[in-house]
This record gives sequence, structure tokens and C-alpha cells, in this order.
Amino acid sequence: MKKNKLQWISGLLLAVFILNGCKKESDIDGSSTEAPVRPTTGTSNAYVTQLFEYLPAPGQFINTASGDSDGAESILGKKGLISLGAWGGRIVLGFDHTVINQAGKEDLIISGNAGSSIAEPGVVYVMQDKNGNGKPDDTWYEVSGSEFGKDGYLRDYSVTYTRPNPAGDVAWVDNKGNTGVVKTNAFHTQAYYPEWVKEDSYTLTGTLLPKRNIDDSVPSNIKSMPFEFGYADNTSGGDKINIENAIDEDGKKVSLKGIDFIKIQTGVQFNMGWLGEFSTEVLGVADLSLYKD
Ligand SMILES: [Ca+2]
Ligand SMILES: [Ca+2]
Ligand SMILES: [Ca+2]
Repeated sequence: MKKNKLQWISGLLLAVFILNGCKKESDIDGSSTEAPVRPTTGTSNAYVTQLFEYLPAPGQFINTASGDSDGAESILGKKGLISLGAWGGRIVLGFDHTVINQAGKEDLIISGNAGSSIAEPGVVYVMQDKNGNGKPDDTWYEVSGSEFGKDGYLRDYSVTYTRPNPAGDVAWVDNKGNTGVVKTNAFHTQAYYPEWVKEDSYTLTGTLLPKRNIDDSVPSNIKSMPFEFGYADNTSGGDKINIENAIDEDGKKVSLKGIDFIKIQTGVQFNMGWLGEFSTEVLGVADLSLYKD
């Protein structure tokens, strides 16, 4: 009997050893590790400090001071102004610390140039630097806002824009077979297709938001009312974003301790008459816990 008991104990120890071994294995491939947290220090910047990508859609401010790489860099460490152009235009930015997801509170503030009846909501995505290499090569999570799942809300949407020759309206085709143009206007006479994009066409992919809040029935007074919550360039005074609303590719909420990178993308495709294309503008992106206005 004693021998059996000993065998049983050693068997149990072996099992514990194997389980620990398995846990280590999965840690190595990253599937069960917590993303590393870069702590906030006395010198942490409230604002994003790194620009990883600026790829706007065509638009009336593209290839101007608020639609080029200098414009994109103008929001690093402070407020500036960058336009993302028509639907799908995006900017990818990083913080110098991990923005902690505060329980039950909003965590980020994005300033835009929305007026009370001119909202141009952009979709917000967040990422953890899970592999700790300082680059946004991990998993993006969309931060779901008030439009999630409603009529006209569409994930995995994509639009291909083609360079016009000569310069003029920019034709697009989406992955549902719809076509349209980003219309030029008399106020902005430069090329609307990003001049630094070498290819004669390029495709942007992301989430499409409903256009039901836009009223263009009076051409001299076109209105785009804000959504309830959860988008950039949506309300005047800045939009607060809660990391708790991050969702995975299946639309399920994910629990993130904090985030290191943020992506903002114009959410609606619409020509707003004399106002030009619907385009999300970003004036500042900050960690709400460090933000002082
Ligand atoms: Ca939070
Ligand atoms: Ca990374
Ligand atoms: Ca705007």
C-alpha cells in the first residue's frame, strides 16, 4: 500500500510538472501571456508621440498642410491638425507609455473639429504591444461605439480608389459592387489622390458607419449630426473613448489591461456638397488620465 501511495504522489508531482511545462510552452508562443505594461512616469506625454502610418483616402485637404506627413506629425506630443480624407483614410499612432484601461471609466480623449451639426465620425481601433517590440504588429481591436450592429454598420468593408488622370474627381469601387467619386470642389484645386502613393489605385479596409445622421436636403445647410458615443471627430470639445468597449473580430468584447497603439479611420462615405467629402479630422489624441486642457 505504501508503495502505491508513493507512486500516486510521484505520479501527481509528474502531472504538476507536465502541466507547468505546458503552461511555459504556451507562454512562449504568446497565447497566454499578458501584454507587457510600460508604466506611466513623471515624464510621460499625455499625447501620442509616435506616427507609424498616415494613409488617408482622397480628399479636399490631401496634399495640403493638413493632409500630408507634416500634418500627421503635427499631432505628436501636442495638438495639431490632420485630415483623414474620405472613407477608410487612417492614421496609426503610439503612446510613450501604456494607456491603462481604467475600470468603469473612459480612458482616451480624441479632439476633432466637429461642430454641433457637423460631425464626421471616425472609427477607433486599439492595440496592445503584446510582443513588446515597440511596433503595431499585434492585433487591432475595434472600439465599438453606439452604431455597432445597427443598420448601415458594416465590418470588413473595403474601398478601392483610383488616381484620376488628369487630376479631378476620384473614382472608387467598394467590395459590395457600389461605385462613386470623391468630388472635387472650387475651394481646393490640388490633386485629391495622395501624391506619395506610388500605385495608381489602393484599397482601404475597415468598418463602415451608417450615414443616416446626414441631412443634405438643403444644399446650403448640410447637416451631419453626431452619433451617441464612441467615435473620433464626433462632438465638439473632444470625444472620450472607453477601452472596455474594444471588440474582437467576432464582435465579442475583449478585456485589455491597457493599450499602446491607436488607429483612427474615417467612418462614413458621403459627399457633403460644398463642404466637400465627409472626412474625419484629428486635432489631438491623449491619455485621459494625463490630459489637461
Ligand atoms: Ca476604461
Ligand atoms: Ca508589437
Ligand atoms: Ca471634421
